[in-house]
Amino acid sequence: DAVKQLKKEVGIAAAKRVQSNMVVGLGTGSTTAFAIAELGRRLSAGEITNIVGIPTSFQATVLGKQAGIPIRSLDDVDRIDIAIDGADEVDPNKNLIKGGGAAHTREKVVDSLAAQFIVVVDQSKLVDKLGTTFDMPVEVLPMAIAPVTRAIEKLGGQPTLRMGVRKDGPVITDQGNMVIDVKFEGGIDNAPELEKTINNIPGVIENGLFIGVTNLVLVGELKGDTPSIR
Ligand code: DER
Repeated sequence: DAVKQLKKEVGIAAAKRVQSNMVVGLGTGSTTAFAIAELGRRLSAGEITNIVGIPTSFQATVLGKQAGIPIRSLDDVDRIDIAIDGADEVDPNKNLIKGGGAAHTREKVVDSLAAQFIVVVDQSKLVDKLGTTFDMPVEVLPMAIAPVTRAIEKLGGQPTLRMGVRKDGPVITDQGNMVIDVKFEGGIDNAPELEKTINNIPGVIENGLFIGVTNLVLVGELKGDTPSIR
């Protein structure tokens, strides 16, 4: 379908920016999956050599291995040259909401370490204001769900515990925690401020606001045949 084609285009476009000998942050989600597969194709075609991948989730690890990308940890490398990752919303300042895949905790570590963080999205992710089309995910220690929920309500948020689809009960993250999705009526007014406030609530592990970390956004758009760059 058309959206899948857009995701594939931007994934491939991002993978083309990876050069030999690079340390690559491997993001999570369906768009980044195309970038990982393209890296595998480029490796097996000999277009690039000697890259390693730093995964942001079990999904990224599995897809990276399937693509033949050597997987390493942050203990093994002294840098990340390029991180490629998706997003659920991108605003005009290239600030993001991520966490649709409940992977934002490790993603924020890897993406913010990267010398160049490339976001790959289809046009549906572009928003004027964060929080208008997607609730902000927050990873929370299970023992603190109740007090964190109350604290978020005091901030004017409407929190919902994220439940599994093919798993009964709450989603459990790769770290063994739970996720609260927070709606803010009318969107988020001061995302940089909110990002700090939420992470300061005891029991919160990480929130899905990515402020000031994006270097490049590749957008798959229906017009034309190459992704536009923002
Ligand atoms: O969980 C995440 O942060 C993912 O990157 C997500 O936000 C984007 O996933 P998608 O490319 O499947 O829409």
